[in-house]
Amino acid sequence: MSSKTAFITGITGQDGAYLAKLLLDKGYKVVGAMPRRSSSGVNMWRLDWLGINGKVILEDADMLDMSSFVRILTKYQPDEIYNLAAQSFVQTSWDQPLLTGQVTGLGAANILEAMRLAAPKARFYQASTSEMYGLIQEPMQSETTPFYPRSPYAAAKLYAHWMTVNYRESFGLFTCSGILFNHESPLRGLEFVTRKVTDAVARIKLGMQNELRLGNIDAKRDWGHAQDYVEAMWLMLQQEEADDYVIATGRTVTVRDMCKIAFEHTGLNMEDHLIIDPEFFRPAEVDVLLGNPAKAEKNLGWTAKTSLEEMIIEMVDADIARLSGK
Ligand code: NDP
Ligand code: GDR
Repeated sequence: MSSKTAFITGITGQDGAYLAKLLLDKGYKVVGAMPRRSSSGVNMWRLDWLGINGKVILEDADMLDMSSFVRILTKYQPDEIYNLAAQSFVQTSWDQPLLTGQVTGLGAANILEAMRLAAPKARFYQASTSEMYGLIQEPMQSETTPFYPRSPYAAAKLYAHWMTVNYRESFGLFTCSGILFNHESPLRGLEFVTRKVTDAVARIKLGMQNELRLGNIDAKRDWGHAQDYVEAMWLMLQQEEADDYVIATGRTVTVRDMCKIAFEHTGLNMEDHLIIDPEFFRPAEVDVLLGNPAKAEKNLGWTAKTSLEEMIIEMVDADIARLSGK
């Protein structure tokens, strides 16, 4: 068992919760940043779902407040820092571009700078994203593919990515950027398309609603399982050299076909329920993403274990169980 300490921002989110569980199982002491935006509104359902609420140490810290990171890093001197906090919903980033820039972009600089001052021996992971490729020209995206962000979210993440690279090259800090393609799970937020679909399919199956309204169902994504992907984050920080990695499955599927998997699993006909609604189209779309995980396979020994079909079925079943109170 490990005697290491890890600090995770975004511990109440999908990836933060799965990563905390993985590290606790490895014997880490896990400290998480908890943004206390109101006295009542602390979002603990994912930690509860995984049975780890009470097993992690939670410290108040907002991405906009560097002083909270200096305090926490000085206090715990973590071996590993995982920066997962973000305003992570692409659609919202057009409505709140500046907040997204501050939390998702400058927030990463806040924690990098706090690390440089207070815990320079720590190893750092930045949650970068395939959205940085945006309007790419290459059929498969790898670590050497040029970036072309297509949303305020992607632009903010690109700044955070280059700050991570620059802190490594300028100061010799152990900082890694994981360029992760979409990953989902029963712990995914309801605003993202997979969970929106699986929750709606569960509700339709249970007679609680009749329609599912979506935007661009021709968009293609490379979808993996969050539980597999947090393992790759940890592996990056166990290497001799800090580096950047694409984490993906190497398969791309349309939103339409992903949706079909969910409906077919429950014996429902998608055409009877799906409505295309202009409200859910974006000002600019990323039409297709397909990652090349060859470097991660070679250097980290990592591959995606869960297929899209297995994951969507797990999500639909979890939503049916949740909605029927099981
Ligand atoms: P979530 O949206 O589920 O989690 C985001 C986390 O950030 C939550 O814990 C949230 O807290 C926290 N947060 C938001 N604003 C602040 C703030 N101002 N200060 C402190 N914490 C804040 O994201 P995921 O778990 O899905 O993703 C994790 C990271 O990986 C994100 O940075 C995301 O952008 C990135 N990413 C995700 C991918 C995916 O497919 N899931 C793919 C590639 C990158 P609260 O719960 O209280 O709101
Ligand atoms: P994405 O995920 O934007 O790729 O970002 P999302 O699930 O929101 O959208 C995927 C694709 O589905 C299309 N779509 C819809 N999306 C949503 N949310 N709701 C709809 O009704 C709908 N209809 C069609 C979208 O247009 C898009 O093409 C996620 C986030 O987790 C980011 O934080 C992360 O960086 C990237 O994945 C990789």
